[in-house]
Formats: sequence, structure tokens, C-alpha cells
Amino acid sequence: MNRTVLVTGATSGFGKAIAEKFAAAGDHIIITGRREDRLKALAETLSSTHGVNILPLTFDVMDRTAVFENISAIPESWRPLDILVNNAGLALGRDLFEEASLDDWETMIDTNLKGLMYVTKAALPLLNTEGSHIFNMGSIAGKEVYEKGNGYCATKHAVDAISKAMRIDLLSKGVRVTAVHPGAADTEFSNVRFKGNDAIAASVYAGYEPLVAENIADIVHYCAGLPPHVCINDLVVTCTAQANSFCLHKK
Ligand code: NDP
Ligand code: 8X3
Repeated sequence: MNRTVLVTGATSGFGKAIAEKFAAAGDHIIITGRREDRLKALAETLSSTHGVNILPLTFDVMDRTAVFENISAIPESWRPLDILVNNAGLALGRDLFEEASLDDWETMIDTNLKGLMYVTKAALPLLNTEGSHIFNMGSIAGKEVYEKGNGYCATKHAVDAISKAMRIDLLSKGVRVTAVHPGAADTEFSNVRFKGNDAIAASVYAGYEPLVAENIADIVHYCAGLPPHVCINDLVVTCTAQANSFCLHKK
């Protein structure tokens, strides 16, 4: 469709699938993440497969200076941006409040909340004034709090709040803000959360059919394709086996 889309956290999971979905539809994509090798490989694949332009930018969303330097240096030919997908994020640990690591809390706050706010603030001057669209990746953890979810749930509740705040404050600019809140999805999320313990990560998705990244990419792509005067504000999306953070039917 010839739009320009910036996707954070495109080296894996939802972000990668979202970049693939929009590229397949003919949009040009700025992909970001910390793992440069993955970004370069994805850029190569998407541009050769779909004939679209891909601009890989390697930076850590926790690094305020790097966020502003990289986004403000986006070449003129890539402006204006039509769509910003604030997807980069992570959970670290699954521990009771008294046992949870302060470092894990700080990394989640710095990534999931502050990183999202830095990227949005840096990208706003580049966004198309009318009909542009911001997607914020929340979670069902931003709608309900579950045991041992303390720090992560707090950051995703904050994403829910900041999405509502953005929607209000950006009204006069005609910018749409859609918050997407997925339930369990089989990406690298649990490998990261359980710090490389892949057996525990795999057990999270055993016994039922979880969401996959392409499901979320399809939903984001659908929302972005609606007429500019239509905004889906808030979406909670789970697999059919999951009703909420507490009820998951495993066979
Ligand atoms: P993945 O681990 O597969 O992908 C996470 C992405 O975020 C990677 O591309 C990673 O890139 C990027 N990222 C993480 N930290 C940083 C950082 N400091 N700076 C830049 N990029 C970063 O997980 P998902 O695709 O599942 O997660 C994507 C989003 O969806 C997250 O916000 C997550 O909280 C949310 N979510 C996930 C759910 C799930 O069950 N999978 C459910 C609900 C929400 P790199 O490491 O290269 O920097
Ligand atoms: C990821 C889904 O339920 O692990 O945000 O918090 S959950």
C-alpha cells in the first residue's frame, strides 16, 4: 500500500511478523531491535521477496539518547511515517514480589514503559498529521494482575494507561491510537522471561493451541487498513483455550 511503517522489536515474535505482513502488502518498513544480525537478515529477505524498502535501525529502546539520535536521523525520503508500532518489550522472571529481582523490574520498566514513551516522543514529529496510526503492544497482563506477575503486570497496566493518554492528547492531530492486549502467544517471550530455560518456556504453551505471532500481525494489519476516521481503540486477544490470565484450558 506504499505506507511507511516503523516497527520496534522486529527481530522476533510479533514485531517480525508485523513487519512481514505489512511488507507483503507493499508497505515500506523501518525495523528496529538490538540484534543487528537479525535485522539485516530480515531486511534482506523482505526487500528481495516483496520489492519494498526496508531500513534497519539498531538501538536499545532503553537508551534515551540512542532512541532520539536514531529516529531523528531517519532520512527525509522515509518521511512522513504513517504507522508506528510500539512492540518492543519483555518480561523477566516469574517470582513472588518479595523474591523478584530489582534489576528485572527496572529493565521491564525501562523497556516496556519508558522505551515506548521515548520512541513515541521521538517519532511524533515524523508522523503524518492526518490518519496516522500508533499501535501499542500491551498484554492481558495490563488488564489483570496475576500471581508472580508483579513488575511485568505493572508495566503493561502502564502501557494501557499511556495508550489512553495518547489517544486523548493526540486527538487534535488526527492520530489514531490502538492498544493491543494479547494473551499467551508462542514467541521467544517465555524463553526471555525464563532466562534461557527453554524447557520451562515450552511448558507454557503445552496442552493447548496458543496464539502465534502471525495472528497478532493480521489484527494489527486489519486495524491499520480501516478508513482514517475509524479507530479501534482497545483489543484484548486470546487463543480460544484462554479466557483470561487465570483460566486456560489445557488438555
Ligand atoms: P519476543 O521476545 O519474541 O520479541 C521481543 C522483541 O522486543 C524482540 O524483537 C526484541 O529485540 C525486542 N526488544 C526487547 N527489549 C528491547 C530493547 N531494550 N530495545 C529494543 N528492542 C527490544 O516476544 P514477543 O514478540 O512475544 O513480544 C513482543 C511484545 O508483545 C512485548 O511487548 C511483549 O510484552 C508483548 N506481549 C507478548 C505476549 C506473548 O505471550 N508472547 C502476550 C502479550 C504481550 P532484540 O532482543 O533484538 O532487541
Ligand atoms: C504475555 C502474556 O499472560 O504471560 O504478556 O502475561 S502473560
